[in-house]
Amino acid sequence: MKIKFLANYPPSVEVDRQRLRFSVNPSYFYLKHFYDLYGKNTNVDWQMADLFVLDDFDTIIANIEKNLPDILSLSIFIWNETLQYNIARTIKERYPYVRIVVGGPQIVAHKDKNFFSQHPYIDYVVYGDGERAFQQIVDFESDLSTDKSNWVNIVENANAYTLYPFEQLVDELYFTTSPILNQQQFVIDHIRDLELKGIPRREMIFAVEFARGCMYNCSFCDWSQNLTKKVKRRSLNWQEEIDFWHQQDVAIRESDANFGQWDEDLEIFRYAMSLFDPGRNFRFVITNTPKLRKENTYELLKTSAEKLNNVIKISLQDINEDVLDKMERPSLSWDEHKSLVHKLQKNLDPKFHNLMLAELMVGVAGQSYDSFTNTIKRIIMETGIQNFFMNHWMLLPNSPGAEPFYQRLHKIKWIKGYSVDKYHTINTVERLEDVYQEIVNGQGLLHGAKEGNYVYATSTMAFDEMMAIHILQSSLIDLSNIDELRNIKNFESVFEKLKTKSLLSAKQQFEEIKPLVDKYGLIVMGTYFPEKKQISFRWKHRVINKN
Ligand code: B12
Ligand code: SF4
Repeated sequence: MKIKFLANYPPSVEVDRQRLRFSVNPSYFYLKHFYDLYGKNTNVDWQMADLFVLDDFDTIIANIEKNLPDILSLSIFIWNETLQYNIARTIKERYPYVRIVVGGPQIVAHKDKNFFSQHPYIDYVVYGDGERAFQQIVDFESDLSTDKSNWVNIVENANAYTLYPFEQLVDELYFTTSPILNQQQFVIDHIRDLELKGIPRREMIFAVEFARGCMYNCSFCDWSQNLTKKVKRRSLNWQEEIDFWHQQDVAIRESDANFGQWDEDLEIFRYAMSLFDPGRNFRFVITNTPKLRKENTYELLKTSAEKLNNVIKISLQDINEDVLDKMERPSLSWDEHKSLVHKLQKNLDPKFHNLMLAELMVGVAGQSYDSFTNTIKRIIMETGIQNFFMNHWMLLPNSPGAEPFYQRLHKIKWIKGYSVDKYHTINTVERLEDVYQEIVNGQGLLHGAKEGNYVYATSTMAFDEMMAIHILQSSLIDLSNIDELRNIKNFESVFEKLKTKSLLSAKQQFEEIKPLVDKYGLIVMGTYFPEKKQISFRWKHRVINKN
């Protein structure tokens, strides 16, 4: 039995905002570890996984064909959905006997009885935790088990649509044994394979899991595909696991939703930090701090800044109680957030202050142009933070915000959008319409553009107002290159002018692209600069040349 796994993550720039990072999702190691514990087939050939998209489509297919698997398994995420389904379809058309199994957070088959009419080439969909379901499928396909009465988390496409029930994985043996330490050579082989493909260790970062799941319910988020709100903690010798990554000299990051929620997390963090050596690649990067445990967040952010020079991300999404309520976001109050920021500023050397960044979500229910711009202004005035990370709300089909009732309530509209990667621009665009045409002609995902359903309107905000927020942000970046924002003379009135100017610019740009949006039913999420033949990441201010 040969198994091939395609994670196919597009390489991204993250963490230190300069270097390309190859962020490894460990799900293949987890699936295999569970199979090693419980699977019946002792003769499985676990081929090397394709962790990243490093080749063009034809090469990816040719590589699969070189050593054709019995089971082709693919992880489906918002960022690779189109590609993964195309690969699966192509392989099934050419080799109908290869079994196609898909899993991952973007999967909606468990909620959609018509899923297989759209994707008839898929044999099994795994939803929720994948470990037990995958073991059951592999055993069945190996002719080692015919009993499907205990199948879980599977949607089967055998003549008809068959849905097997959901079960959260709580298996004690699995959660008390390390999926890494128990197959060290397999993990090392993957690190070496990445190196052979030209990825140096300093650019790799491996996700590690200490707790699976999140107890909260934010409208935009699909953690655990929203199937459970229970958190399952691993109970294993984390020290040895961290030692392993340290020996391999690669960076790691948590895949937990709220790292620091448990005091043990801080022990883990302190231990990993004690191994940090600036001359080596190993480091432990924290990105998801606990929403309500201010003291723990303080320690995680402060130490990460001081030791790793890491961004100090204050995850706000919004600061208005009403918006946070509509988002169902657990959050410290704005006053509590401010006291966290002030404490960090007081106790951190000023050279780290500029690492502070406020994360906000654009376009969620309840926000208006005025409320959002006021939020930006207050953050600047009341904390001095002047770096913002603005996510434009993207629809995750398993998130609470995707519920029809929620969407009707807030009059939410979506549009298929193509967003240029933050660190790149689309170059050599003769005419903006060419890009729209290339996308509908199936060439899509041009030059690193990211595809997704973006929020287009809510009952309180129109799209041009959302564009204006992005324009305002980029104008603030330009201004902050000149001086610290809140020190700028008459900052409040400068801000008010920028706010009006950004809205005007957005309205002009929107008027210009609206015919294309209507004609092609999609939107390219950036400003087109004809002179430079470039499309920018998100929207920017543009002086219209009247000639
Ligand atoms: C690390 C991480 C990142 C990294 C890199 C991700 C990578 N290489 O995969 C970075 C920081 C770059 C990142 C970025 C983003 N991320 Co992210 N990220 C994560 C995080 C925290 C951990 C991923 C991981 O390692 N998980 C651990 C593995 C074991 O879990 P898993 O992948 O779900 O796999 C299990 C099952 O799903 C199943 N399974 C999965 N695949 C398969 C395949 C088969 C065949 C089978 C049988 C089973 C199976 O089995 C596994 C074991 O149970 C997850 C949250 C999470 N905890 O999963 C979010 C998550 C994946 N990210 C998410 C999002 C939305 C983003 C962003 C789009 C956010 C934004 N607005 O900018 C960006 C954009 C990235 C891009 N390039 O476009 C969403 C994805 C939702 C979706 N529907 O696809 C998640 C789920 C978080 C969330 N709910 O918001 N992310
Ligand atoms: S965004 Fe909300 S629901 Fe999602 S992981 Fe974070 S706290 Fe949990």
